[in-house]
Amino acid sequence: MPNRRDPDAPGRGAEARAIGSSAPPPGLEDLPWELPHRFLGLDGPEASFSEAGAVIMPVPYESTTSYGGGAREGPAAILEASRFLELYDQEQGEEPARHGIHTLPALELTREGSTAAMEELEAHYGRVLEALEGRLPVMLGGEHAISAPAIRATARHLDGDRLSVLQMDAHADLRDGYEGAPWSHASFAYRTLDVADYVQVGIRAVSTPEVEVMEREEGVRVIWAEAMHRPGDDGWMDRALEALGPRVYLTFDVDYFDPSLVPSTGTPEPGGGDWYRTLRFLRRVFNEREVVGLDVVELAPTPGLHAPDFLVAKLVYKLLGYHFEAERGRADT
Ligand SMILES: [Mn+2]
Repeated sequence: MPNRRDPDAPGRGAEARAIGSSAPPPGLEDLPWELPHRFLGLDGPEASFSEAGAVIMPVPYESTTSYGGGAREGPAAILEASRFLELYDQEQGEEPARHGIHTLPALELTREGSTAAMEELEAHYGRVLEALEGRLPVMLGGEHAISAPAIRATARHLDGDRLSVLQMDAHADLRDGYEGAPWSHASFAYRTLDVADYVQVGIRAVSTPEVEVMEREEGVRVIWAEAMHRPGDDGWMDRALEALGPRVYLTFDVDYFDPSLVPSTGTPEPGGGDWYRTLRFLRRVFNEREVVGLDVVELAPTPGLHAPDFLVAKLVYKLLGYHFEAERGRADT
């Protein structure tokens, strides 16, 4: 287990105070305190909002889960696991964390029903977007329902450019409501078809009405999981990229992954994505399109099984590395 805390570094307490954390009182700064419970456990200037290129926004919301529950524990588990990641990324040849990652406190939504909570989140997310001033918003869920308000607020914020959503998922979530809830995890995509086009990747469990929506809607492109797994054929990556517009919101349901990698999710479907092929695709997405926001949802941690939590934390860090890499590329041209 890497221990990144440098016991000889002076003034950690002062730095922590500067970024508004629970800093130790004066005179106790040099005791061996644990890393802060924020993304990567960062405690230097790179964790401050002013220095940040990306901002983590935990939304531990869960209300309409249909099968296995626990997604409300997802954000805390991701942050906890992230504290044990290595900061160096050999694919980037650097520590992407140095570009600054700020972690917001968890956002608590009203418990007066899913419709009220999702309306509230759309308003809050819009205000966060204004305050970020171009920093990448990274929302951690929570159930997939939270993506709809984020996508609606992002589409409004873009003002003109039609938003493309890249949805990595086992499910299409194109139901017109589910179990009486219009703003369900199973209907978030349907709720946003009026403001965004969709490219859905890794899909392998859908209902007949959802297939009818896919066939009817011009703005929905589906890459079935079967197409991703044809040996030696990465053509699906090109087809997905071609269907994406210039501005992309990435929503990543962790049930996209095969349950052998991530069993800790409400509805694990066999035949999902693997690690390196998925990263290869996402690196292209970040470099060939502009990702304007992203979320990672539906991790429901299993007590005693921390590998899935660690994988999802590492996924978030890889995505941030790709974002910073793409920003450098855009700055150079
Ligand atoms: Mn799903």
